[in-house]
Amino acid sequence: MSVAASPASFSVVPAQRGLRTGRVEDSVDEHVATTVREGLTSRPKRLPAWLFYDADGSRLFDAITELPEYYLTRTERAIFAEHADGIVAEAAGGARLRFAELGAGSAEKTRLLLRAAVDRQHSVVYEPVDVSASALDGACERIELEIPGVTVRPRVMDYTHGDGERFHLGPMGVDERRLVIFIGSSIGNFEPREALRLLRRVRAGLKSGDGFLLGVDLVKSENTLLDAYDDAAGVTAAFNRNLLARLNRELDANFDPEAFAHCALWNPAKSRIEMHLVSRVAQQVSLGGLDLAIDFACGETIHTENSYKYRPGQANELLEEAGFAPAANWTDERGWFAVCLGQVE
Ligand code: AVJ
Repeated sequence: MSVAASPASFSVVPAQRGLRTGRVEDSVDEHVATTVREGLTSRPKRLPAWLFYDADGSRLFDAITELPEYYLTRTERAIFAEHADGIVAEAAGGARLRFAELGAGSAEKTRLLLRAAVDRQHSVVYEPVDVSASALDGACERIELEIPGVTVRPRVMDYTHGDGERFHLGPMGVDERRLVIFIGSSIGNFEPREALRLLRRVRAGLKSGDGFLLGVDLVKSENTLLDAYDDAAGVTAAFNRNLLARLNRELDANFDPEAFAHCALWNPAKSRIEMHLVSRVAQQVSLGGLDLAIDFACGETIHTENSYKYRPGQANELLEEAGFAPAANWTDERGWFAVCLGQVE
């Protein structure tokens, strides 16, 4: 098959920031440092959710996905288990498909789609995209062995920032369609405006016939939502507090993680679960690596995550606003999670 030069490109900043100082803090990641300084000196205090995912945080998140209360992963997996063939057929529309996935963490669910694609077209190219090269290695190494016919082409880039240099995914065959996969409710961490910007940026790198597969968590009873983010075993609390342990490790901070309570709340006006770390006492914490001391009032919070929950139909509206034609939706029988396909016309 001929491989034509493709216009497909994503506009992103390079993921390898490579900005490390050569001095005492030579293990300090400058992006982490800047982000933490900015977040902890803001009012209210906040830290972005991407900071959760160091090695320990990634392990804790994997444990979360297996909790009885955390319905998201198994619900979306069930949708793929039932509809993978239909999803792939709809996205392919008679052409050959090539997959790009934003975030490499969900490879376990993506396998179901990859198998369906191999069944249909004998082989498939899979391009997982992640800021972390190690996440890509871990998640994708075994896929080629486990699913013969899959060729993995990992791409290290930060798809969450748009104002950088252009970044190209691999060239495409003339009769190929690219399906960009963004599943697992990852979009839930983005404010609506940011979510739209992200989709538009992806859209700009696609051509007619290409698609975007979006997995969103849907609004449901408040108790079900709260339990999913405040489980009985305390794994989500440990995940939230690991953020502080990470700052201790990487920024020479002296947080006592147990001096902060895990708090998950439902914000109905914004349709999101929020996670916070609430200072149990008035305290001062120092971050040696930042040469910074931070005061906490008793009850003061650090806002660590937003997890947006969508109304039925809302993901289609978002896709449409970003320049995709909503093509199909799949959901579970309880209507708890939705997988939505948008296509470039
Ligand atoms: C990985 C963003 C989908 O919001 O449900 C799990 C992260 N936070 N428990 C989510 C998370 C607390 C998760 N996402």
